[in-house]
Amino acid sequence: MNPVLVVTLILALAVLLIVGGLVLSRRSARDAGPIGPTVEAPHRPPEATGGGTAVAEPAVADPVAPTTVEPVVEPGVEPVVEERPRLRDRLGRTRAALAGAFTGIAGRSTVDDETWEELEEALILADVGVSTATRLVEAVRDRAKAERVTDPGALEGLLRAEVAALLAPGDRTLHRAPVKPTVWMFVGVNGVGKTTTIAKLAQREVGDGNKVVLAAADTFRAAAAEQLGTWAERTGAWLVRGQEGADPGSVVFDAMASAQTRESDLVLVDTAGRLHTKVNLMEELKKLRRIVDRTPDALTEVLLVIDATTGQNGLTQAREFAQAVEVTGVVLTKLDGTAKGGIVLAIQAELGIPVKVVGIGEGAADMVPFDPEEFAAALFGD
Ligand SMILES: Nc1nc2c(ncn2[C@@H]2O[C@H](COP(=O)(O)OP(=O)(O)OP(=O)(O)O)[C@@H](O)[C@H]2O)c(=O)[nH]1
Ligand SMILES: [Mg+2]
Repeated sequence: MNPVLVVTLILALAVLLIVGGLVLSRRSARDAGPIGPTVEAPHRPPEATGGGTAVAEPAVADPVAPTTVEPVVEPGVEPVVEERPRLRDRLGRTRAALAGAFTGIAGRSTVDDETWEELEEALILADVGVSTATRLVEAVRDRAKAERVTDPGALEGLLRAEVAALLAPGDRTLHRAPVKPTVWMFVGVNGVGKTTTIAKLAQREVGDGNKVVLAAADTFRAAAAEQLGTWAERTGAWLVRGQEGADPGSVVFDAMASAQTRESDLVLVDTAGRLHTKVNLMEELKKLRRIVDRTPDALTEVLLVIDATTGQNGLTQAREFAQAVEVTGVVLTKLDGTAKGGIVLAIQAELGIPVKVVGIGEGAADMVPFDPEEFAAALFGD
């Protein structure tokens, strides 16, 4: 073969190899994705987990930097401003249940014993509970007698006033600590809406300019930390989490340390759902509380989350949780999907624990502070 041809062929092959190599190396670099942020595990002294068990080491994804989510808006199109949901609109089912009863009562010619029985029945059906229903009907009866009311149509107004009076007392404020950070802890049975409520409050607090840390102390359920992480991203809060099965106490400890270092305003502690009858799980809650209490005065709220659709069952749960961890208030969720809204009255009358926040939907904005007047008005017709 011609030696010049051989040299040319070798050179061409070499050029092909070099170019091919360059293309391949660039592609593999691109497929590897951008280099992620360095994840720093906060220092945790051993006493935080009571001696440090094998599962206690938290693979802490803290800090996950808060993500600012910019709304994507077409040029010239006004951004959609989410309106504050109206309690009245969402309480439709409970109101309809009561209104049905009042239609029957208003259709009567006079106020007699049957009227009172019908009224009591309607209240019990709305999950007001027997003793609270009796108490309310007696109050309305006394008032009707004193004011010489004989028109059944006037009873709804009287009941509304009594409901407002029953709900009036109670401290509805979500309290803040004198120095940063404030800690609010969320407890309750499975699936009641703890994590969603935390997301709702995080959105509100971040919107108000506060630095918020979400502590994923539910290390029991596989997807719990991911769920909270998604909310952290959406709301712009920070997330402190541990590995699945890790000691929830270590997560709380790390969250406190992280909040102190960064001078965060608020730590929201998400705990695993648990049955109030499981003694060891209730003990675990007490332990979490003790870890937060190492920072004096930081814990200002222990909020028991109750699903309104469970009705009277919620009362039994509340009693047990209140005994274990000194509950400071109730978050009543899912009032949008139930005719059992009367449970608010039972919680207030039978337990004396103030309902502080109400959940009325699955979205981050679907929450309202509990206002007794507004609630009483929303329960009845115009
Ligand atoms: N309609 C309605 N759904 C709600 C409300 N709050 C929560 N939910 C839904 O209830 C379901 C359970 O909510 P979570 O926040 O995961 O409940 P959780 O108490 O954290 O549950 P566990 O962690 O498993 O104990 C989800 O599908 C939520 O979207 C509410 O106010 N209204
Ligand atoms: Mg949860």
